[in-house]
Amino acid sequence: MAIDYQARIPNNVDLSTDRGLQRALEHWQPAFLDWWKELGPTTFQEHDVYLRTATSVDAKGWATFGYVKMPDYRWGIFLADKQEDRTIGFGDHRGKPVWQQVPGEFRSALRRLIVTQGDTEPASVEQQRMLALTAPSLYDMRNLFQVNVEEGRHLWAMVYLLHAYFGRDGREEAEELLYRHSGDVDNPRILGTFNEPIDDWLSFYMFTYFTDRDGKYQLKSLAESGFDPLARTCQFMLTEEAHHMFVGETGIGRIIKRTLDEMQKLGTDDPVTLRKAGVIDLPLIQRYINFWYSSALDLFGAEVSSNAATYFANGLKGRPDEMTFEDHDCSGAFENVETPDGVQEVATRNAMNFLTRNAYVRDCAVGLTRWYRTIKKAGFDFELRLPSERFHRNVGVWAGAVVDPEGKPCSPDVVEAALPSDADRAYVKSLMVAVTEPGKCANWTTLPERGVNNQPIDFEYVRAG
Ligand code: BYC
Ligand code: FE
Ligand code: FE
Repeated sequence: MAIDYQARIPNNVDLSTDRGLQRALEHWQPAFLDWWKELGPTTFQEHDVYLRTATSVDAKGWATFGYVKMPDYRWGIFLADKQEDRTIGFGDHRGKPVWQQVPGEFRSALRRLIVTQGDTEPASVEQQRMLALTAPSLYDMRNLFQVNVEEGRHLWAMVYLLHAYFGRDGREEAEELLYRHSGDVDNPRILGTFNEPIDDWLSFYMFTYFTDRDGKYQLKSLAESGFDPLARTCQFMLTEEAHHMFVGETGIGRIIKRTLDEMQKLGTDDPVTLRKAGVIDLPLIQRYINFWYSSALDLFGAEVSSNAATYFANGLKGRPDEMTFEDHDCSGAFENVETPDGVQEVATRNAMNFLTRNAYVRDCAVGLTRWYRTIKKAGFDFELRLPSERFHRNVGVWAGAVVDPEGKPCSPDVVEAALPSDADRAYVKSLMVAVTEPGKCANWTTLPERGVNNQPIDFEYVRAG
């Protein structure tokens, strides 16, 4: 279906045939724009940014590039194409046709999942709102804005579901999504990580590497949902998510490359010497990994969760890539979950968060292996590692356990020493200076090999409008 760009809200859901829904969304739109202007990216709202915009959902048409002022970005509502005769793929209702409307008995559970998903999207925009002021290059600034507008679109995606399928309480939830704010003491965002400040670019890359990757796995699980509109929305969101993780992986990779250059030049891995040269030492990067990764693990919820069992049993939320599993019922199966009291046998349905998280952990490891290879090639032997899943946890069976990054009991100061110190954060912050000349970048990183959409590196990705 073609998208009507004349419509105020571009969409492929036939919005114009549902006047009530269209009016509800047109009512929400100005509130969204007010929020975007107040709590979205600072300072650059009137700049022209070289952005991609989704114009259709098929493989080649979903990204068109051009200069846009962010408030004019066409936040639209796009669902992946409907798959005829799709049936529920897991749980107690498997084999039955998927639902095109919300089944009454699952209404509050579905609303909750959608609200939790939706809450993270504007939260991340709020967390990142000051970063453009210290962008290490125009290329990076543009990527930041690309991520921000797409998280804005992900919010639209969830708001569409709330408005279209949940009536008055859905509309109320949609408003609440703009009233909760990241880090607000009285009215915080729902999930922990989304209240952490992101006020330097190393944190931004860590967030897009680790936290957006939680997004990937949660969206994959929701893309299996028996509630078809949710599944189709999440399928399309996943196409955008790949770029966010790319920003994180290449962002960290470029820092490592720059640091290795300096390590080779100075013939040392001594952090003090390297900091004098203005680059980020590898042990500091490891401490940032320890922090953001452990926070992301909490986003999967408790390893043993009756919520998760109910979502699975009812066909609301599956496992990522459910089709790759043999058993889609899981009612007679068990998993071994490590707890402080030893290994426990847990009913598989109750261990769904644990299984999803395991897939995430394997995916996280891929980038670290690649970075280690680069470090070894440069002649150094420092392995960046994922800390143990027990380390620095606030949710689940290991919440509050005092263990070192290897997962062994330790004293609290060992935990503290494995996390970014005030001095680390202050040092990283001291490096943050805006570089806005096309083709140039800050001293602590390097430019990438390729620009965006085949444009050269010195392209003016952001320019005064
Ligand atoms: N912080 O039974 P449990 C993304 C709560 S990221 C605070 O284990 P469940 C993005 C939990 O709500 C993807 N609270 O929970 C990335 C529950 O509360 P109640 C976001 C937490 O339901 C970057 C209680 O603890 N999407 O898209 O099995 C940029 C018991 O927990 C936390 C989703 O999350 C936490 N970390 O699993 C932009 C998908 N963890 O009932 C965007 C939708 C748990 O006691 N959400 N709690 O009040 C879900 O599927 C589930 O809600 C969760 C939790 C997986 C998050
Ligand atoms: Fe998102
Ligand atoms: Fe994302």
